Amino acid sequence: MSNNIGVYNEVSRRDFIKTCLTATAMLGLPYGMVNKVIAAAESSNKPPVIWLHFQECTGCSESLLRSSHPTVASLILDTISLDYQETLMAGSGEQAEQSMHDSMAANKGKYILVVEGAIPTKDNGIYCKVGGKTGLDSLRSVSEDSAAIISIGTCAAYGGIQSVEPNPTGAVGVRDIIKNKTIINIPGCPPNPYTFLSTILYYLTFKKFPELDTLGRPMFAYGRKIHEHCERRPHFDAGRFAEAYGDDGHAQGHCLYKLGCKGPVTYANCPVQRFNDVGVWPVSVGHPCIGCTEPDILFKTSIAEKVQIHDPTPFDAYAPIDIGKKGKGPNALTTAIVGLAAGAALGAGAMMAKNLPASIENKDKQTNEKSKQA
Ligand code: FSX
Ligand code: SF4
Ligand code: F3S
Repeated sequence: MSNNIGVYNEVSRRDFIKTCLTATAMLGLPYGMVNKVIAAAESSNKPPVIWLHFQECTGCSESLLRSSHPTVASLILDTISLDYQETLMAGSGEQAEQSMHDSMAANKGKYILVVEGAIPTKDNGIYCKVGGKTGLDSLRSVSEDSAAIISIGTCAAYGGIQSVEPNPTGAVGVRDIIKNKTIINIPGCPPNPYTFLSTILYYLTFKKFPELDTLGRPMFAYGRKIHEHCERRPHFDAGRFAEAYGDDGHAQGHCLYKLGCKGPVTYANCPVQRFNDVGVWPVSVGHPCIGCTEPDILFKTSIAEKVQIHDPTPFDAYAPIDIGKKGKGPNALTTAIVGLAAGAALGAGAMMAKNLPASIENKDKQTNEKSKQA
């Protein structure tokens, strides 16, 4: 397989189809759509992409390229025309700069700009320069004729680690600078490569970008909280927690909430679309989620700090639970669980609530009060 940057590993037809299937499922598209996604991935109509690096660790590119099976990276590199990428390209210096300008001129209004890393703004942005230009200048000039911008990683999306107080370089995310373009944020430190691949495949299939949330993140990947699909959730609901790294609860796979897990307030699909082709994600290997997709959590809240639980139950849209009490429907039970769990008893309280349908009317009152205080 080749692209403008170089040659990458061959991918078997079987792996190619499997990867397209995974991306289709991740996008929430019906199974029947897979043929359209495959056709789009195979199309010779490859969107030109210019990929700029600013303040970051290059973990976003690395995680994308170092997957144990090269299919995802190959598919990405084969479905786009990657015209400029500082980590990957063989060329350097003026030649490389020239190829970027050639691509911009030839693809005016059509190329996608991918940004990796935060942009320093203090002192006119002198803290990050490539080719004699500040990141601020490069971002502004390359974004001008782009069709859209994808900010890959939490640094490009919100500023990431560079923007943590006292933020010596005035680092910010792309959306803080560019106001007149469609900007798709794919946060995560690093983000799951499948989220990037699926966004590109959606664009190729439907000629538009997927629905975004208020933070500019694709809903298909960031529409739900980690806590909703976590395999440790039954332990949370039953009040079984790891209290310290290496204790019995930790060894037995209990909930990591008390170690500071930010899963209850973090929107991402990590428990569902896992990492490294071996089905792992931070919580599955015993580390609390650190909220790496959230602007106000990652590096801004300590790992050990416990988050407030406001909404530990599944959505109201889930099938109602019949508690067998006249005049009191599922809302009473839901409210009771929410309220109890919001109090000090947390998951154990939720379990108690499930066992106490007869006293729900009274609990409703008390726990609503607790909810308000929490
Ligand atoms: Fe940031 Fe990406 Fe974290 Fe690193 O480049 S999102 S520091 S994993 O790599 O930008
Ligand atoms: Fe999983 Fe964390 Fe929620 Fe516990 S608090 S269930 S470990 S997401
Ligand atoms: Fe990040 Fe939490 Fe997923 S730390 S990788 S959002 S589990």
